Amino acid sequence: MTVSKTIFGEIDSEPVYLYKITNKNQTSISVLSYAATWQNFEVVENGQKHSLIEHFDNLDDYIKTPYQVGKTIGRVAGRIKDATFKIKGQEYQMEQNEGENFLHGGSHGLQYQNFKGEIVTDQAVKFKYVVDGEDGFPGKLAVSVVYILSDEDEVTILYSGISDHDTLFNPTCHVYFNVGDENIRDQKLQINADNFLDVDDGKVPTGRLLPTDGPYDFKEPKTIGKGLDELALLDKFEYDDAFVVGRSAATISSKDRAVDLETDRNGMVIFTANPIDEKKADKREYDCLAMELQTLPDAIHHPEFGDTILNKDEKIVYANKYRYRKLN
Ligand code: G6D
Repeated sequence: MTVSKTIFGEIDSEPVYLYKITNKNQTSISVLSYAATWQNFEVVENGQKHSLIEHFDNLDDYIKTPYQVGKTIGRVAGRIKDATFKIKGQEYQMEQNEGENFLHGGSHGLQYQNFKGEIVTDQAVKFKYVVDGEDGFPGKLAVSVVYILSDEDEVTILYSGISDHDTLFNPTCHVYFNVGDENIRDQKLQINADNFLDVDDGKVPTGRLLPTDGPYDFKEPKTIGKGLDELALLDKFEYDDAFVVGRSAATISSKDRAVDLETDRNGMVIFTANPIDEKKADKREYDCLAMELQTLPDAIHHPEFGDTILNKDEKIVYANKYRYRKLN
């Protein structure tokens, strides 16, 4: 195992570092201090390198992208209806950064912050940042995000948070997978979910659970293209949906390799996109799939979706895992 630290760029006159962990199989992950962004997940097969996730090779694209490519999203991933919520009877009004609603941690969320990186071991790097009252969130929140790569080609991301005030905390990594040489439409997806969330026109959950039937049925591996074709019959043309998952959440695979996703929470959002070429995205020519492990969106308004409240002085740790497997 080795860990390297190099300069990747500069933001607000501060250096942005890239940390790269490489294991005995020459599998590597690269993470930026900016937004604790998962910049690359690279495997070597028969001497050939293969990147498994969408990524940019320059900081400017990460700063500009509206797609949050690989970035840590927080305090809260997803949407909060009407950008307001109550904790123990106290109401909080957040910034309405998407219509009436609140999306993805707001304009000053974790995805826009340059974390402080620290090499913890030869297979783990920790990123720390403190946010305070940003966009209407109550309290100061100290966040740490630890990326770990094992010699079994498994990536673990540990999120921990502690606050001086009751607040919310539901972070995720907005990583987009593309695990093969074939088009994303020809890659297969399996999602271990019997339900996904009904949403309103603003993509905010209504509270209803829908059965994973038809285009939403990935209980058995199915190509993403077949799913999109089934969606088109319903006059829908993208996946941007939250599935109710168990610990073993999903697998995305190509003919040559797979990545298994695990989480200690109950939600996974998938989102078809083409962050590299928005013109192609407009034509629904997608090149990757976001797979965002988290507690179900807008849980603060739906207690049955899980608990995203972080009580004052309570420390919480969440774990997301991604394991690469070669298939032949
Ligand atoms: C759009 O609705 C989608 C979100 O799911 C995604 O996370 C974001 O773009 C990057 O808002």
